[in-house]
Amino acid sequence: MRTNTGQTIHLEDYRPTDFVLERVDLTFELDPKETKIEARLIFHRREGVSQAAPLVLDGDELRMTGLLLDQVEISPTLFDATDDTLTIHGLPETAPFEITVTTLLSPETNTKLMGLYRTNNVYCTQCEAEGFRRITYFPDRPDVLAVYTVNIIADKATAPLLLSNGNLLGGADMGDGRHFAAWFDPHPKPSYLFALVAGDLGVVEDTFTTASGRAVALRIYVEHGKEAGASYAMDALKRSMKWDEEVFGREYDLDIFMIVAVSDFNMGAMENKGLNVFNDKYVLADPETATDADYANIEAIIAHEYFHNWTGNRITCRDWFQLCLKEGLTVYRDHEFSADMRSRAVKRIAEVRHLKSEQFPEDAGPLAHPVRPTKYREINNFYTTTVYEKGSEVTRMIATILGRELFKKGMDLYFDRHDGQAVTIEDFVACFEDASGRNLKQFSLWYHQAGTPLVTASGSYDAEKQIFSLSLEQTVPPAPGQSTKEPMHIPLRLGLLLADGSDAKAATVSGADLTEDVIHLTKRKQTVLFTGIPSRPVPSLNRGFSAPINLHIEQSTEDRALIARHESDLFARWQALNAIALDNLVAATAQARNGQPATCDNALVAGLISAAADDRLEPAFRSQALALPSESDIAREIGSDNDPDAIHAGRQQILAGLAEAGRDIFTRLADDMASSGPFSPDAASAGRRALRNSALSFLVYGDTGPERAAEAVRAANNMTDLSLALTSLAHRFPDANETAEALAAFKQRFASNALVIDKWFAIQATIPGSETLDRVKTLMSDPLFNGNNPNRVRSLVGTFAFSNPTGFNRADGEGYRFLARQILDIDPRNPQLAARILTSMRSWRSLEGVRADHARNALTEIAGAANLSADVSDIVDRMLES
Ligand code: B3K
Ligand code: ZN
Repeated sequence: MRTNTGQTIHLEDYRPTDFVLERVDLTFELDPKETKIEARLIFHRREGVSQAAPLVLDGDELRMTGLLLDQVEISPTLFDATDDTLTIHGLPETAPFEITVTTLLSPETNTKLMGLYRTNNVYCTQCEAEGFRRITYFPDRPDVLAVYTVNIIADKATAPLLLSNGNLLGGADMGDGRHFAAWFDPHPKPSYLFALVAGDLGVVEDTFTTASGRAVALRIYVEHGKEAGASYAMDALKRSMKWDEEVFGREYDLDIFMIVAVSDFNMGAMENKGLNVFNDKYVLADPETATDADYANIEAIIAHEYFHNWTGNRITCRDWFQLCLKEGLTVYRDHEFSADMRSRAVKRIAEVRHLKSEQFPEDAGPLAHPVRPTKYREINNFYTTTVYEKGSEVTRMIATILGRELFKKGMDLYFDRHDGQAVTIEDFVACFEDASGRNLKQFSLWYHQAGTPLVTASGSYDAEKQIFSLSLEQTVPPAPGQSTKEPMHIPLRLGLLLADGSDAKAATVSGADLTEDVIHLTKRKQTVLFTGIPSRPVPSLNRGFSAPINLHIEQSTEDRALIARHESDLFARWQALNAIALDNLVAATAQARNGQPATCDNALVAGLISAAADDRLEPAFRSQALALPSESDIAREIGSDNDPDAIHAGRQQILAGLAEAGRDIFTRLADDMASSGPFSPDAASAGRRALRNSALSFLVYGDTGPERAAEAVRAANNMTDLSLALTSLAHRFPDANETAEALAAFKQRFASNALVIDKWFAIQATIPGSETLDRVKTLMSDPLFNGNNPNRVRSLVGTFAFSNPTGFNRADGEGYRFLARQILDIDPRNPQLAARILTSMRSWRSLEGVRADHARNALTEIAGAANLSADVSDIVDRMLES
């Protein structure tokens, strides 16, 4: 029997609230077991709303002990409190009135980590999307904006620090062992941006002077003793504040900006106004414990949450269907920030890799949904890579179509026009139309049509007439609930490369609109003619990944190799190499499936080795060039009837072939790129480490014994080198004594650092092969495993399901049955975490028949379990829908 399956909410049913909330005054008396909250809410009836209309507030698992109207108790005949709503009748016709709600809750038993909870003796809140209703009855929706005053009372010894949004009004000792603080946030905000933190934490302080000369106090709170680990985050914060002023003209708007790092958190971080709360994984870093990837993530997430202050907080979403309004746009902003801080081409390659490995499978499977969905059962399940990453790509395409100046004009108009409002995607797009005079109606389909468009292209050259003709055809695949699709407006950046690598300049272009080097594909089929082309050109399409599409182009390996060697756009070079590699890996899979040895194409060998050896190119790019498409990339390319073991076997053979062919260059690189001098997390140094480690892993692929990898583990003097060496050793030689010893030593050395122990679990969870399931099961009874800590659960169970194709997709289906048991175990404690990990099965339909049957059975078992959360039942039902 299901108890909590959630109703479906539809975009078309949106209407504003009957009552306008003017002010919120909250008083928290904090106690781990019984916290008392008094919420005083000033409302008035919206003009035109019937006198009979009751006030309906949202709630979730609340215990209400008092309810007053203008300080007088409300008769039980006039209200009705259920599990999820409080309905109050008989309210004043026009005059403002005050409702006072008193609730009691137990932070320490709140394992869902939504609403008010305790983590390591710190009180902390998470309200997005619908957590505020777990604190008090409230109109808990993003279009209700109000000004908040927050009073916090707590034990002075255990909670010397009392924080909330806005600016501190004051505080006092209460003389009974408790103290209090009052905060006021002058910016009207929706409840999802509310935050409270109280506890005993260490602090790192700094200041930032805004462009207009205001001093802003900056504080990052971490566990005592970990302050030094927050200095990189502080530096990233200051750079983000400056960048947003310079690039988007946005200044910070309070006297203080605070970040609190906690170790139990369901996601990466949260942009509460003036008081961001972070998963400590995205704050704490030092060379001994953090990898270069950790540093890059910290920089990006600190920036992302800070940028939300304008895109999300000052201008927020009218309803949760508009989530991409803040998330897609803010991801675009953090991508641009990282591109400016680091290498733009390398950053773009990393983004596209991530988009293709996470969003493309989502868009091709049963969980596909539009960037701006029209219905949902559980909004927490829509914080997806489609809303975030594809949402960012859609914003990027607007910038590509309009060009830098007009895009900026549109953004400025958006900030001017909508500051202080809760708005929609249509409002957002209208700003760009108004600023540019361009019609973006067809373009807007990107928000509404799910599925990754496929563009097929073929070119032909008429030497006599010197005309190059490019035929393009687009199809958008069907997606759940959307069987027929309209053609989209696809901006394709392109170059026509001549044999010497230079760009041909066409005399005229017809058959498509063209702005600079972008052709606008708007019809199902289009043929574009380029005249005045002196010799047969090689088209380089979708430069910079200007559109998030699958591109199938009839192109010889030689032509791809020309792009890989000569393109002026580094991203396009990588894309060409990747395409050569992918062809090879798909062929290798077929060979492995037929029991034949895989053959490694000479063009691939030559392409990779010459990119790796080219000292004119930045090391980070060369490392990206060497990173072959992953096993899931290959599965996605094959599309159906996938056998993960064959994919793995074929890929291993190609890797071995490359390791053999490139031994000399890899040996040279492993030496040349070795670090000298003190560790620095900057992008150039990280790039050298990345190239060295790519070379090292190729050498280890070619090794027959574990000595080299074990020695690299011993020699490593930073976490980037150490974790890579340990991964190479454990993945290539899982059963060697050296591996067992290195894993034990690593565990012992870092036992007290949870973030590093997460890596220890993850490295073992990703060892390829069917035996890893038993290893994972054993690890679950390790004393360091903790099923209540989301980071730990993700590092072992999540990593195994998402990132171990051969281990998880065992042909006997044990991996799926294991996951089903884990989901059912996690769900009652933390439904959001359970639902998120379950999405690892989103591509089950593309597996070969035997595995697909096992996967369906495991999903059916979950679907049939009693008392599933709305989160898990929504995901499992959509995955099983045919
Ligand atoms: N806005 C939050 C995510 C909240 C997720 C709620 N289930 C972090 C971010 O995207 O910045
Ligand atoms: Zn965000």
